[in-house]
Amino acid sequence: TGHDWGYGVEDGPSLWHQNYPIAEGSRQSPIDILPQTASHDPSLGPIALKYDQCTSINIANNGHSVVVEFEDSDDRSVIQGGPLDNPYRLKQFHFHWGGKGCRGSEHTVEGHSYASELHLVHWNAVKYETFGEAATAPDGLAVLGIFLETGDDHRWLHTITDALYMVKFKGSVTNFKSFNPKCLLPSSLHYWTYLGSLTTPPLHESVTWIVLKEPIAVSEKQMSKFRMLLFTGEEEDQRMRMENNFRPPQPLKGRKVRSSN
Ligand code: 1SD
Ligand code: ZN
Repeated sequence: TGHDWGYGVEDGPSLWHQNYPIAEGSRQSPIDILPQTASHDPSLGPIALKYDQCTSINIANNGHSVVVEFEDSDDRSVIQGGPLDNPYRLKQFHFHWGGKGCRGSEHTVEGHSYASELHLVHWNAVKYETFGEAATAPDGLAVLGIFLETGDDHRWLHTITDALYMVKFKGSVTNFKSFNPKCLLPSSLHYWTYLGSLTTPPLHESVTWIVLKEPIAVSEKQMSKFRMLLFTGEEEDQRMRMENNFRPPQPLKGRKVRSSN
């Protein structure tokens, strides 16, 4: 209550259109991906993630997710190739997840949800001056989506889950230097791609989505650490556990999903 939007009964995804009419727009995200219907496009090259000089700065709880932010004043960490005409700079990554043993991904594959979804958010600094400007332009952002399925412990996710106690409350931020998200990629970079939107308000229709087909495995114990975060701030008396912070699939409205292989 008193918030603009959230994931609860009173402010959740089915109500977002009241404050953000674009919620019912023609290129909204996420979507349910139907692999049989996605067309293989031979002109789609591989995607390349140039994250070698990548510099993370901090980790934050923004009241909707946990976000790792990057230095983005130059092209030291970019995604290029695939459907993209320019290199796009890494700005931040964050996660969406469910409750214990529940669905938590935003995109689904033939109706199947994964436990969680990682979003690496990049912006087109060739065409736009700032991230904010890019975020409202039809070709402004490129988000790489990676599914997380529960299984074995993920060797590198600990680096993030070990820092979560520092950002338990909404609005908390702490240093998180030199984390390279390359360690979170699956072995294959085959993907689906389509034109969509931010999955959170303001829901701008500015995203070229690149969703990797191969999920990464993380343990249930690792996922449970995300659920210790709170949607609420330290001064709020009603504590709300941060979970189920995903938007369900939206209508395709005639869009085509392309496949890299
Ligand atoms: O949910 C994020 C939101 O936190 C913000 O990062 C936005 C970009 O400004 O992107 C959305 S999302 O579409 O990547 N889920
Ligand atoms: Zn996201």
